[in-house]
Amino acid sequence: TNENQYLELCKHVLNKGSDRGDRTGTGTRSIFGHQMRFNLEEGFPLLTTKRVPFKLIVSELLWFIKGDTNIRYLLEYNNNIWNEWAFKNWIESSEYDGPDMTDFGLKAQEDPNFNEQYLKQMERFKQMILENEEFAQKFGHLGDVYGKQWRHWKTSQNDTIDQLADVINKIKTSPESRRLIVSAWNPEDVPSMALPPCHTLFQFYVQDGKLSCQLYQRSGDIFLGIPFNIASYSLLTHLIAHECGLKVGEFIHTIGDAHIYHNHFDQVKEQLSRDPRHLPSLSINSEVTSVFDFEVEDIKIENYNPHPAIKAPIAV
Ligand code: UFP
Repeated sequence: TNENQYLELCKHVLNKGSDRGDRTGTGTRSIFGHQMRFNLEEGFPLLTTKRVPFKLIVSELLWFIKGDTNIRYLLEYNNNIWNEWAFKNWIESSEYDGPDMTDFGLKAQEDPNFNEQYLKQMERFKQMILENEEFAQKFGHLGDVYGKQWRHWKTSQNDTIDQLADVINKIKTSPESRRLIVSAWNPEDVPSMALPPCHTLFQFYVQDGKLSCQLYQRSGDIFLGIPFNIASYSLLTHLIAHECGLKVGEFIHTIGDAHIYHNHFDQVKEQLSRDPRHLPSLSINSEVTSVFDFEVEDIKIENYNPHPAIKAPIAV
């Protein structure tokens, strides 16, 4: 089944991966180059061996699609997944007046006292982003992340390219094209990015009235990131197929560095001890015709009965 491919990847990396240091100082076990194929006709690939918070996937994807790069929209939907990256803007600025937060990602895991301080500062940060427009403009942005590259790619002529709108038009007008590509990897912008894009590039393919999508992901956190990424690109495929009057085909997930962080091993083993259940199905408001008009309320997951969530620390 679809989900077994993910569980097989976990087992493969645990058994065969190389232990490596990494940028975050956490340490990973990793392999290079892996592909999974999810047949979207068999159900929506939201993992059932642990609960994956679908609402967060929806608000994040719609945030990308809108071309927004400020965490304020996410916070309005109670989505905290990008907070740490924006928090860095603030604590490294001259306006930050709290206790030293250098290396907060690691220290918060190791030191309970520090963690308490950190959570306090993070709450303060979120409040100010939501309540203070100017503060949000200054510290809520994440640089040139997905929303910018998908919708407002900057050219050398000082124009912008709307890659997402362009690719949707091309799917409609020349479905046999081999150039149905959106790239998030902009070498000029990479040095200024809080997190250089993990989802580097994606391509569409139309056959037999079905839309397929392949993603090249340069780096994948198998326990925390990949389950999100599978669901997010599967949802994107559904939304674009809907607009183009196509059915869904496959989501093909190609990963470069596929890794499990050393502090996720117990969680992965717990997940591997569970049996997959029936995949849920996706329900989208058929009255919405353009990808750009979807709101969070228009997208729902049905018949989702997963095993309980499994908590794990995120590496920043
Ligand atoms: N990561 C994902 N998926 C994402 C995302 C991040 O797996 O959608 F935004 C993980 C991969 C890696 C870390 O563990 O975040 C990024 O670090 P690096 O840039 O060093 O690869």
